[in-house]
Amino acid sequence: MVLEVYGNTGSPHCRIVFAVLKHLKIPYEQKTLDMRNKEHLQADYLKLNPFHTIPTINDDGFAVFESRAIAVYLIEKYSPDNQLYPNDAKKRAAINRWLYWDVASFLKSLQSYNGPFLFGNVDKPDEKAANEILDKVKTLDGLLSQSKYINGDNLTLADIGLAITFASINATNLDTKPFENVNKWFNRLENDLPEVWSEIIVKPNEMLKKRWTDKLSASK
Ligand SMILES: N[C@@H](CCC(=O)N[C@@H](CS)C(=O)NCC(=O)O)C(=O)O
Repeated sequence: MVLEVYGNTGSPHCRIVFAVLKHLKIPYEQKTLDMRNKEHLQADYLKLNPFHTIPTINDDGFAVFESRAIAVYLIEKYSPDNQLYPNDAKKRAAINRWLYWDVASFLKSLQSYNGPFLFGNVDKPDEKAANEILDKVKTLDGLLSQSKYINGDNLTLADIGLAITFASINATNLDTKPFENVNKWFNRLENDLPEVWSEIIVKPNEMLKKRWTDKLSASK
């Protein structure tokens, strides 16, 4: 049975999964759930993922949910010697810390920034949340002044996850241009990931960018 992948690139959590699938050319069948019609709450899907989130994979009866766990599984199973996730405990720990930090902190801060302004009743973006994100980007900028990639000289899964979140930050009103090292790193990744860059990392943010532009002009 071909690998089934529930999700779409409109969801920021799903993007790392599609990036790995496409970058490593792993065959899969994409399953799209109509969440407005609550397809993700149906019994068959809850058997795969009791928390009804996307992404989820079904690999011949073996289900995995949580985006970063899926991304790691795909590399370990389908491309075990790949340097995106080298087979070495310390190197993996160094990558995992970024994968966990990304979901639990970096992307979380972005969601806390987007949510109230874009979907709530507030009429201006939260300055404290903005500074929190920019502080995190600043820290990344300092680290990336010392190395080509976040963990040294080689591209790893950690860079892909962080770049996906950074691309979404650039769709908001936040100005990340002053962070030269982060921008150099981000541009380098465009060359490293030609098969996923536009479709998975950049284009899916167009909707977010439009929401920000529309909301900012409506709140003037
Ligand atoms: N920590 C999870 C978060 C996944 C998540 O929140 N997905 C959202 C879409 S971006 C979702 O499926 N929401 C529907 C729901 O919670 O029922 C992951 O990284 O996979």
